[in-house]
Amino acid sequence: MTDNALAAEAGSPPATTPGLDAPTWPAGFAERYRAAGHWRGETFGEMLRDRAATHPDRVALVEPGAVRRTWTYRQLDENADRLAAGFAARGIRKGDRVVLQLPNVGEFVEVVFALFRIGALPVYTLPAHRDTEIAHLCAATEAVAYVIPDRNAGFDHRELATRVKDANPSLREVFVAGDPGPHTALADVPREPDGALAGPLAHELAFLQLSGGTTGVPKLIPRTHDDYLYSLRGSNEICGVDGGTRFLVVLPAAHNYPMSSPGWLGVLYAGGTAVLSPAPDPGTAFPLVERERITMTGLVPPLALVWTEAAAKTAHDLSSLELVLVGGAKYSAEAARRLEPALGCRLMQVFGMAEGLVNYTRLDDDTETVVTTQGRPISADDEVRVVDDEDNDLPDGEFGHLLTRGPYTIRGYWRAPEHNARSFTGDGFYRTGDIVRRLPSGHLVVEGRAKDQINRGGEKIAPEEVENVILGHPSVHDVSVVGVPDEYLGERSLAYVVLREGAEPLRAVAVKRFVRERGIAAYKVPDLVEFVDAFPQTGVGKVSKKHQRSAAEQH
Ligand code: AMP
Ligand code: DBH
Repeated sequence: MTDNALAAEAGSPPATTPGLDAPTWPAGFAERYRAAGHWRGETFGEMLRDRAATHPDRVALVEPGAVRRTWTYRQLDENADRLAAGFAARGIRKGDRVVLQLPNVGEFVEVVFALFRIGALPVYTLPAHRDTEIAHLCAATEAVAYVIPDRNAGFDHRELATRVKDANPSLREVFVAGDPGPHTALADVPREPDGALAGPLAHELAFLQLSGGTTGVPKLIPRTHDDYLYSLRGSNEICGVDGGTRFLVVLPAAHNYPMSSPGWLGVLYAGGTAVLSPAPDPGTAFPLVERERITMTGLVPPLALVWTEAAAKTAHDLSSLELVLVGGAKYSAEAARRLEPALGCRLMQVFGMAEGLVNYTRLDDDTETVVTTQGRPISADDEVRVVDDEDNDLPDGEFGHLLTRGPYTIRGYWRAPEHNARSFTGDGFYRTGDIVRRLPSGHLVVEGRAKDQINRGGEKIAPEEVENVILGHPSVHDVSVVGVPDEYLGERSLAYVVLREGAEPLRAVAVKRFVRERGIAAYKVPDLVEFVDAFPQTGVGKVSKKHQRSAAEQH
């Protein structure tokens, strides 16, 4: 073991590996995870190559739609090679960051595997992200390229890309799936591979995932080939994913949950078929379930409610469904109880995070456990602590802060040393910010949250990020954004606004319009705006969000 590893295991922060730009697992842990067979030294590029050799003609990917497109494992593998060669010829190198913003289309998967082959890092953004998020991500990652659709959901991504490119000298090229406008057509990139790619190693980074976050700007989560592949293998085993699985990706493919729990990557790992749904509503998804004989999917709680209600009335045949996962936000036991009878399939709750730890209820759990808990960790090597405010361990059954460390949970965010000092303990446990209690079976029940974050039906909002935008309004003196309980979404967002003295009165719609026009994902625009004279204060003169939240419960 190196000196660094010894120091880390003794409690000081782990070393940063050059090129990784983030704290990583100390050598002793890495050795243990390899010895246990969790980390197998395989990369995503090799994984796809292997599956293409084993079952070349099986369908890996389906993009339904006006013209149904499919990719066999061999086609996906060959397309990834050709696209990787084209990206490399355009100067994209191992370690480079590429911001990826595509909806659920086949090109998403092709681009990801092409970048994996090079060892360039996809930076996953959601289709809903706008100038604020994209500009930040391109600048923070010094991205060399940005991949977009031409238009999606009525929005022209090419214009946003032009604005971001003009402001970011590192951004050399914008690749467009569809009509490129002033940019480069993704369709023009592929070329014959010449075998020159060195590719990444399994312990190196595969991609940067976004954290829902609690701060003004989203944090980047560095995941390695080794650790993420282990989480897929574990998820597949728990969910029963195999070559016969037909998984419907209804949530945005870039989100960690539909990507890996078990998600489209888990399904590709197992040699099954991933079907990309363009939208999550039953009107779109139910016909696909019937036509594509879907066996498995993953939903967030508000969608699960809509699906449960729609299933009672639908004429579509949903009988192929075997398992529906629900997670991303707290799913009420009452709603959970109704899902299995309505959809005629099994329910599994999943409580996960892009930082790592994923918990699932199990297929052999009794119904009470499945509807009232959020599951237990994937791995016996996931270390879970439930602690009080002073980091003292609490007995089973008591509410406390969830801390975790393990073979697929990061040891630090990417290029964020100060934030890491707060979000991780000295011995490498991630402070999830979730309040849970643990049952003797190891199952966790999520009781709430200590972190300053709003969970709007699975979409995470960092209040500070929205507050920073609203503070840009000339009439606004101060603002505080909090979550309000909501029957359907779990939470909605409410902005308390204090106007400047003498400022023209503002209307709520004007504040919302201002936020929208500043260019931020629509789900972050406050649902409610309320004008107040002052904020409640804590003893030390800080804004008391706790008081605001309890006042907001009257809404
Ligand atoms: P992120 O860190 O952005 O990937 O978001 C992960 C967070 O989502 C967790 O830390 C929880 O706060 C929340 N979350 C995910 N799944 C569940 C669930 N099943 N129940 C309650 N909260 C959840
Ligand atoms: O909310 C999440 O981030 C999430 C939920 C379920 C997640 O990342 C996951 C499963 O992997």
